[in-house]
Order: sequence, then structure tokens, then C-alpha cells
Amino acid sequence: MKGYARACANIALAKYWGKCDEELNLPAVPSVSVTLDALVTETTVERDASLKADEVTLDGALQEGAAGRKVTALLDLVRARAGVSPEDTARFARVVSVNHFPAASGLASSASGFAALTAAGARAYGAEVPLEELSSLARRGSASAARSLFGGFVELPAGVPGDGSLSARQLHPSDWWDVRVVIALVTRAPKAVASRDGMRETARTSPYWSAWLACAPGYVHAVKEGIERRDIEAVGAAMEASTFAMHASAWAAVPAVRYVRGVTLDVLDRVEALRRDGTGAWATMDAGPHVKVLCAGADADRVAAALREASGVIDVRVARPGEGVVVT
Ligand code: 2P0
Repeated sequence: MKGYARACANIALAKYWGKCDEELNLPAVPSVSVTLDALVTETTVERDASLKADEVTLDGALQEGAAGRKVTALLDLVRARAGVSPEDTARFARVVSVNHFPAASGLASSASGFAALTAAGARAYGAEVPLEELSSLARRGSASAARSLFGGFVELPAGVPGDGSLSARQLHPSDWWDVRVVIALVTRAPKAVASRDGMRETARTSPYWSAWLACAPGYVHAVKEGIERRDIEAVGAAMEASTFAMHASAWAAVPAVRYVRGVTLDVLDRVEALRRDGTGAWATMDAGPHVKVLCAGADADRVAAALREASGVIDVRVARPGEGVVVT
């Protein structure tokens, strides 16, 4: 009747941007991520016969709008998988989710959030679901969430339209490679354009959309090979290429989908300066202005110190490769 799960967010080393099937939420391109230990969501799902609908609380706030509906839509998939019928008592659940993130807002939490929700929900509804299938279910809430079920280095292949079985898979466990992701937060404001809308508009209007689709698998190939060899220069270079190609495709949408701000570029200058001075550091951005920097474990303190000095940076945190979902 009750399930608890803890999941970490992840950062894409080769980016997912765009869908080939909106209904099944299937990515148009493959992606590779590293799960991050510093960004954690804890979620409890408790069935309650007195409820007439799901009751969803995120970080202490009751969700009555679209966010609550997304949670119910995911729980409906879990209930269907568990064989819960509309007549069942205790059909609905009280969902309490808490993000333990460096800042209260500003970093995407949908990956860890939907991963934890799916795992906790399956437990609460008594469904014995293998990890791959939990990943596939979580993908329906947010494609990046499919990757957060797994620890370490994770691949989510591109989807095939109409095939809802797609799940992520672990490439290597968290102790495979001693790298860090240094997270530079540049604002606490919520993002201007939801990634779902940004990728839809990119696919619909950007003349660079087809170029992005053509290039993305190559970045994934280079990142996977680099992880295999523990070659941080190769992974860093491919991650930056994937990042800038993704953002360039979005900038060329009409009107432009732009997540980068001036402060983002200032931080990118810092990262280039670090490299010129001999410190291996490579940057990536997602659907927001924050910069995440990949570096070796031994360089993390130096990279974090340099980013703290950058004007406009309000918080810096260091994350290690993290573990997959934990359920009780
Ligand atoms: C990624 N992002 O690979 C990419 C890079 C943002 C930029 O996955 O529509 O929240 O819910 O499947 O997973 C963010 O998009 O999108 C994302 P939906 P999601 O991490």
C-alpha cells in the first residue's frame, strides 16, 4: 500500500532533444548520461481509500495544475500495469516528493522525480516490475527519467515510432570512472520554455532540425567510446559538440528557443580559460542557463573554485557518478 523511492538526477553527456512519437514520448535521437549523486529526489506513494483523486505534494506545495496531472498520468500507467481496476478501493494515492537539490529551484528535477515516482508507485501498487520496465514507464513521464533508474553511465537509445517498450540501459556502474560534474547555478528563476515545448518548436520550425538528427548518433558513439577508454578529452569534446549542436538547432527555431544567457557565456569563457591553463574541463548546458562542467576527480576543487569566481554564478556544487533508484 506504500512505496518509497530515492532517485538521482542525471546529466546528458550526449544530448536528447526531440521526439519521434509524442504519444509514447519516444526520443528521436539516442543519448548518454551520467547519474549524479548530489541531486536527489525522494518520493513516497501511499494508497488511501478515502481519496477520490491522487493528491500530489512537491517540495511541500500541493500540485493542482499541470504538474499534478502529469503525476496522475504516470500513476495511471503504473496502475494499469499492476492490474488495478477502476473499482478497486484505494485506487488513488497520496504522493509526497522532495527534491534535495543544491538550490530550491533552477535545476531540472523531472528526471529524478519521474524515476522515483515510477519506482515508488510500482511498489505501492504491488507490481513486481523489472528495472528495464520501470525505465520504460518512467520514460512516459520524461524521457530523461528513463536514464535515472540506473546508476553510473547510461544509454537511452532512439525510439521507434509506435514501440512503447523503449528503456535505458546501464553502460558502466558509478565506480567505472573517477569523474566529477561541477554544477554552476546562475539563476533561481524557473526556466522560460519547458524542454518539451522547446524541442517541439525546434522540430517544427528549425531548418537545422534535420542536421541535428543526422549528427546526434555520432556524438553518442564518440561519448560511449570515450567512456569505455576513460578518455576525458574525447568525452568532453563530444559532449560540448553535442551541447552546442543541440542549442544551435533550438536557436534556429522560429521564434528562437534560447536557454543560454549572458552569464552562461561568461561561465563558458571560464571553462575555456581553465583548459588553456592546462586543466581538463568541458561544459554542457541543458534546457536552461546553468553550466555543468565535466572534469577529473583530481581537478574538481580547482574547477569549482574557478567557477565560484565567475560573475553571476550564485552557487557551485560538485557531483560524482551516482547510484540507480533505491526502493523500499
Ligand atoms: C537531456 N534534456 O538529454 C536533454 C538535454 C534537456 C536538454 O532530457 O519532454 O524533461 O519530458 O521527455 O526529459 C530534458 O527533457 O523532456 C532533457 P520530456 P525531458 O538531458
